[in-house]
Parts: sequence; structure tokens; C-alpha cells
Amino acid sequence: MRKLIVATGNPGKLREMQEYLTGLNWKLQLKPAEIEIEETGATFMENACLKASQVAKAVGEWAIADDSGLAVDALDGAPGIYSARYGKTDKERIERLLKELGQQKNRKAKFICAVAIARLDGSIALQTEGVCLGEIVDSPRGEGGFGYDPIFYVPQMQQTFAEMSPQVKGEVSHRGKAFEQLLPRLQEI
Ligand code: ITT
Repeated sequence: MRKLIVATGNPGKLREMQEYLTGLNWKLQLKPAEIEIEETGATFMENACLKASQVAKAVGEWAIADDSGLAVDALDGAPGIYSARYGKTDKERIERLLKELGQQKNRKAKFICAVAIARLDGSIALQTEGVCLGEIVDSPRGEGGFGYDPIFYVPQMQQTFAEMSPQVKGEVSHRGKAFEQLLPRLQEI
């Protein structure tokens, strides 16, 4: 079985990535904590490729990385690729977003997830992207998930990501969609 290094330091993401990658012909291994990658890309995909590529080269194994975030229409797409840097904790990030949005009527937003897989020499073997359309609610709802999940509402399901079971979130979410495209291609490698 070939080894695939999961290049993330975010436990919420890691849980979902592990769930989507189970049952494949790859043995997953977590990225060593001391490898930290600076996200200098201008897009989600550039950052996903950067993380996968640098971790693959550092460890000398295939690596998978996810770069994701929330783009809010009324905030001109912010926090976007800066979603992780929008505050120090999930709570602070949510509070800042709700404050910046204020009483704004247009609550439309989308979650984007770019996934990249790099070979051991750092070259990119696969890349996919998934998007989930939704709205920002006035106050947090639900206990599940991680990050911005309690304020991201999906009209199609009439639930926030944090109110959904992991299975339902996997069916409709940006990450779920990106992995749906990725998995058949990963099995062909
Ligand atoms: P790694 O780069 O180590 O993977 P990170 O947390 O820095 O971890 P990103 O740079 O991709 O990851 O930032 C993504 C941000 O968007 C971060 O604050 C996440 O909590 C949030 N986010 C991503 N996917 C999410 C999801 O499904 N639900 C809620 N928040 C999410």
C-alpha cells in the first residue's frame, strides 16, 4: 500500500479528509507538525498545490493538501484565501465576520475547497475544486463540524453545516464535492 501524507494542521479538516479517503489503496499518515508551509499563493488552488508539493518534497512521499475558505458576497469575497488568518480562534473569526457583515441584507456566501495531490518529487499529479453555495446566518447554530460551520447555512438542506451530520455535510459541502471528483482519479494512480 502506498503512503499518502495528509498535509494539514487543522484537526477539523483532517477528520473530514480521513473520512473521505478511507477504503482506498493508500495508507494515510499525518504531516509532521514541524513542517510549516507559508501560504503565499493568490488563489485557493495555488495554496493547495504549494502545501502538497512542499510537504511531499520534505517527507519524500506523496502528499495531499486542501486549501479552503469562505467568500462572502457583501464583503467583496472576504475573508476568502485569508479565512484562517481572519482571527486567532474559530470563535474570533466568526465574531469578526458577523460584525463586518452587520445588518447587511445580502447574506450570500460560498465555501470553496481546492485539493491537490503531489508526487514525491513535488510535481502535482491531481487537482480538484468544490464549491458550496449558502448564506451567513445572524447568529451561530449547531454543535457539529468546525471553523465557520455554525454560521454557514445551506438553503437546500435548511441547516447550517454545524447542524448537519458528517454524512450530510460530506454530500453537500465544498470539500465533499472536491473529494467526489478526486477519488476515482486517485484510484487510477
Ligand atoms: P492547513 O492549511 O494546515 O490545512 P488551515 O486551517 O490553515 O489548515 P486553510 O488555510 O485552508 O487551512 O484555511 C481554511 C479556513 O477556512 C480555516 O479557518 C478553516 O477553519 C475554514 N474552513 C475550511 N473548511 C471549512 C469547513 O468545511 N467548515 C468550516 N470552516 C472551514
